[in-house]
Amino acid sequence: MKGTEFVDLLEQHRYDFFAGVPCSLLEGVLSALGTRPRLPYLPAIREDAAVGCAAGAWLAGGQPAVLMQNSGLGTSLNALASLSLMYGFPCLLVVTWRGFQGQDAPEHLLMGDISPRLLDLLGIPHRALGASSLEADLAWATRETLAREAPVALLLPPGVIESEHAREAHPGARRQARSDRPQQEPDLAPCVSRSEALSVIIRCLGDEPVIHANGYICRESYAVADRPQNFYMLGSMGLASSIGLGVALIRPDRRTVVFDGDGNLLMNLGSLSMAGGLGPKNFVHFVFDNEVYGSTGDQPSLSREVRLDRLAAGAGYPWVRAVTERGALELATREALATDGPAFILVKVTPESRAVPRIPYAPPVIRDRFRAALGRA
Ligand SMILES: Cc1ncc(C[n+]2csc(CCOP(=O)(O)OP(=O)(O)O)c2C)c(N)n1
Repeated sequence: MKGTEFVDLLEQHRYDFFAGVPCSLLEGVLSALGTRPRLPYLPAIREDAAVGCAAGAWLAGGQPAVLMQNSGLGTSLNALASLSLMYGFPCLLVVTWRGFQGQDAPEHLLMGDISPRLLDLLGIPHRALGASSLEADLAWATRETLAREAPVALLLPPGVIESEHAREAHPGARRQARSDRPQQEPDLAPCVSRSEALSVIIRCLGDEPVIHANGYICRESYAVADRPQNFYMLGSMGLASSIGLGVALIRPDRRTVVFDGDGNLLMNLGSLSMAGGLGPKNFVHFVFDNEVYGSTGDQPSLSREVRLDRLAAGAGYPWVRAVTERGALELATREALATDGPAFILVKVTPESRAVPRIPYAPPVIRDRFRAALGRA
């Protein structure tokens, strides 16, 4: 089924409020929602926040649905338990089933295995959406969530709803994000792609450890230059800055670099207050801000509206820059690597992604060579 057809069905069942965090399996659904102003989609910064927004929407008379990857089901456990289930808030949860039947990237395998059991533990009724049973499944879930006054989940395996770009199937294709929103601050218009920006920064590096946010940031950096000092964070979206902070605090002798994304940082904005409040001088935080969730199909993030560099300054980073082109980026990088931090560099980049392979290393290999590069074998 196409994403637009699924959205038609949701509308027929009177869903009128949508919140979530993107997954590539939801690409078609989210882009269809983006074309229907009467069906508002709230781009939540985390899945549990989406559950909270849905609760508020129902309290105010709406009929909410939350769209998320099953990784976000993990993030949402407490919100579901101590909000939706405790008060009794109806909510349709459309949860993509990454790691379905053990076939996926390593970061999805455990969560893929336990997703139905997590829902069982919570006491949330659920069904796996099937291509032939989709209409009946949605009718069942809607009946149940309204009658029970509690959340009900539909697990969405790969292939049931068509993806728009089918990017993995056409790895040669370069993509361009939607540019239908006006640029708010013309001085921040980017002149450099993320891949080009990565090349500029990596040329300035010595042996600094670099913690990478998940998704295409890892993959493009690996394609520019693989280094044993690179920690490629494959899952755990949002936590690159926290991992980097842990490294920086334990190793004040090593300047520690984080390559973050806007979606990743928005998912863990509190990390700015940890870095700003604790103030490790050796912490250098780059954010590649393409204003979209590029790794899941270019859904707009809130960073066009929210100045991440100003948030960092407000949180206490003493050294903050925003750059849009190569020359300024190189200058800022050299300065950040030599100055007392924590340092924050907002790198505004265009939303194009390079066709790059997945990280080929098993997670324990990434772990061991990183520790060895820090002299902790
Ligand atoms: C908890 C959780 N929710 C959703 C995802 C799916 N996901 C993987 S990468 C990504 C986008 C990351 O966005 P950003 O940090 O802006 O980097 P970009 O992809 O634009 O380079 C998302 C939503 C995930 N991995 N984990």
